[in-house]
Parts: sequence; structure tokens; C-alpha cells
Amino acid sequence: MNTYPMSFLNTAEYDEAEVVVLGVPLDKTTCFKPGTRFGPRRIRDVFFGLEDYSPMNKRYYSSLKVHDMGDVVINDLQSSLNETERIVEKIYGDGKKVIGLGGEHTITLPIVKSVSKFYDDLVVLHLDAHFDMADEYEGQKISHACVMRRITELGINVIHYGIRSGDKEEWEIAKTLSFDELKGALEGLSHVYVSLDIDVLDPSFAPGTGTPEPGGLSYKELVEALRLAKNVVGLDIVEVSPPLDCNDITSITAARILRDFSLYYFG
Ligand SMILES: [Mn+2]
Repeated sequence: MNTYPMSFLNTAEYDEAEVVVLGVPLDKTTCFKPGTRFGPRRIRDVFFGLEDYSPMNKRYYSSLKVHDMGDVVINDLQSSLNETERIVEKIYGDGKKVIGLGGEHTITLPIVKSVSKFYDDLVVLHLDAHFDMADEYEGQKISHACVMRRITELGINVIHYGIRSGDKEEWEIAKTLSFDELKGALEGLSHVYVSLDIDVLDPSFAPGTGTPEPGGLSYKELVEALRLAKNVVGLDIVEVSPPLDCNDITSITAARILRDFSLYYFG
């Protein structure tokens, strides 16, 4: 682990924390423009500029016990994923919840694998511009473009929202919901994992990402969708790419979601 003792996300020691932030700066299967390896670090840095107080929750972030564990050490793809899976399993075994910071979207696979060992009725809410439902991508089964397909194969139900890009086959095997359909689909679920690819936002709201797609959600629309999820037991925010960003808009947006939804989901 690479730890960040001065992280502004940190409000508690590990033992007393309810929530653990884990950076996974994996940036290996990114196809178009790399840079997500810098995501966790930049999100931590810009978090400093946010108010501690969250008006949406009428609470201070610092009232939540959050431990920033630092980043998973990245080696080759498979050992990095194995290490992520091992650490996340330990965190849930200790009775805590995880907020994962990417890194590329592939990191959701080991996180969800471990979380699903603790909740056998886990459902994934996937917010993204892309389905990530390809069977393989550039000859790889383990890729950001296949991550939701691999999760589905674990027997875990995935709800897609905000999707506007994918291969014909992906549109045939999966569907993206309207806001009202999402409302219905999330009703009555007892354990939800939220996986947020920042490119679900319109590129005008989140330019700093490797595969921007026009026609995305506004920030307010994203917040409305995120608020529909109840009984959330884990969250990741992925695909923030600081080298491609403009005025830190995308990192600040990710930091703001982290502040408001760590409180909303786990507070
Ligand atoms: Mn995407």
C-alpha cells in the first residue's frame, strides 16, 4: 500500500472507520488516452478546496469516520486485481464499507467480487456512457470494456443508467433505463453497489476522461439518479484522468460526489 498520511479525506484511523477510501490507480487496458493512474491522487488533492459542510446532507464530511487507506500498489494487471480483491475482502471482513477511486473501470471487478461475498443479493447500479458489456476487447477478457459482462457472469444483476455508446451486440443483451424505470428498478433492493464512471456526465461537465461521449447527464441529473439508490454498501468513482482535465473540473466533480455521497450512503 502507498499511504497518504496527510490526505484530506482522512477523518479516522482504520480501526474506528466506518468507510475506507481505497485508490486503485490501474491504467493498463485503457484504449484511447491514458491518465487514470493519476486519478486517486488528484481527487485527494482537490478535496482540500471543498467545504467540509455538505448542504445536501446538512452534515459535515468530517462527522463521518472515513479512513483513507492510500493506493493499491500496481504491478501487472492480474496481480493488481488480485491485490485489490484481497484488500477489499479484508475491509468488509472488518465490518467497513469501501469507496474505490480509479483508475480504469476494470477495478470494479475485484471490488464487486469481494463485496458480493458478504451480500449474496448484491445488485450493481452502473452509471456510465458505455455498457462495458463486451465479451472481449482487443483480445482481452479482463478490460474496462468488459467489466460489467464479467460481473454479470458472476450471477450479479447489473442495472445500467446513462449509457449512450456500445456495440450492436451490447445493445441487444443489455438495456439502459429511463429515470422512471431506474426508480422502479432500485425500489426494494437491500444491498446496492454503485459504480460510477465519470463519463456518464456530459463531456462539458467532465472533460477529463479517456473516452468522452456527447449527450451525457448534467451534474444535477447525476445527483438525482444517485439519490435514488438506497441501502448502498459500496461505491466506486472511476475513469477520472487528470492529464486530460481542464481546470480540474472532473477531479473536483469526483471529489464533490465523494463528499456528498459518502455522507448520503454511509452517514
Ligand atoms: Mn465509460
